[in-house]
Amino acid sequence: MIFDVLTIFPEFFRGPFEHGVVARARETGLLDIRIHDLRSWTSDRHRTVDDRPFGGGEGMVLKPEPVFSAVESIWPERAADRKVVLLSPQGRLFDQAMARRFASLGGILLLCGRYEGVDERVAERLADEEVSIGDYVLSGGELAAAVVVDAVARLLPGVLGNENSALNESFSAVDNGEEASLLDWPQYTRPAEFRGWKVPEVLVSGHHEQIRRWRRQAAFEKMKRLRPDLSRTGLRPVIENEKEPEPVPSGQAGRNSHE
Ligand code: 9D3
Repeated sequence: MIFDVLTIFPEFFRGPFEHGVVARARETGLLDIRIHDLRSWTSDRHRTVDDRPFGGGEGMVLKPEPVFSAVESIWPERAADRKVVLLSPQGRLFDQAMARRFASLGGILLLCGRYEGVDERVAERLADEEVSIGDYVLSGGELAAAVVVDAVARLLPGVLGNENSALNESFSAVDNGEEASLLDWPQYTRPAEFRGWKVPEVLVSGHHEQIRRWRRQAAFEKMKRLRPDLSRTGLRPVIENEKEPEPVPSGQAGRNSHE
């Protein structure tokens, strides 16, 4: 998969794409990230990318010409499996379902806004989608672009150690594919007692069925407490009919295996 990123701060991305999963995905050739400096598509002496808003008001707006020129030269033609995505505070909220959909594409061109916004003709006539990463105000689209690349990269087949790892965690696809659910349970590691705080007895008991029940219940309680907005997602602490995980070949985690 190819990510093209259009930005006025190309140097911003030296850090986030050179570590961890994203760096490894690039090294193995599963992911290609190309950073483009928007100012390369200006022709005036000052390499102007912004201007004052029509109708008045504070701040500056990204001009359409350099953005259109850049996109049309980076992608001379459009393909069905490639999307131009404008990152903006007004966009549709990025979530795990969107990350999965993006991971199924061949390429994404991310447009990072700055200043007080981007000329609306970019959103209306150039971008296929307008995406926000959350309801808070950032100073630009660069951090949002890094978030999108990270969330998508780890879903690409072969990027994580095994093909199931990305599905096998808290924001995982439910069977009907409609929603993501929060299933992560509280984790503990050694020591079994730290500053007098003990790890729940059941986890050191070795009773695997009881451990499964405890984890499911604890995950549900924590979700209700911290994410009441997610309690509608179909997650239930159903423990009576819970099936044993399928036996899997060694070295491959099964859907419910977190050992
Ligand atoms: C909502 C504030 N806008 C009112 C005039 C101005 C404005 C502030 C900050 C316009 C753009 C920005 C820069 N933010 C992004 O480009 C951005 C963003 C965000 O701020 N929050 C969540 N997701 C995103 S994606 C891109």
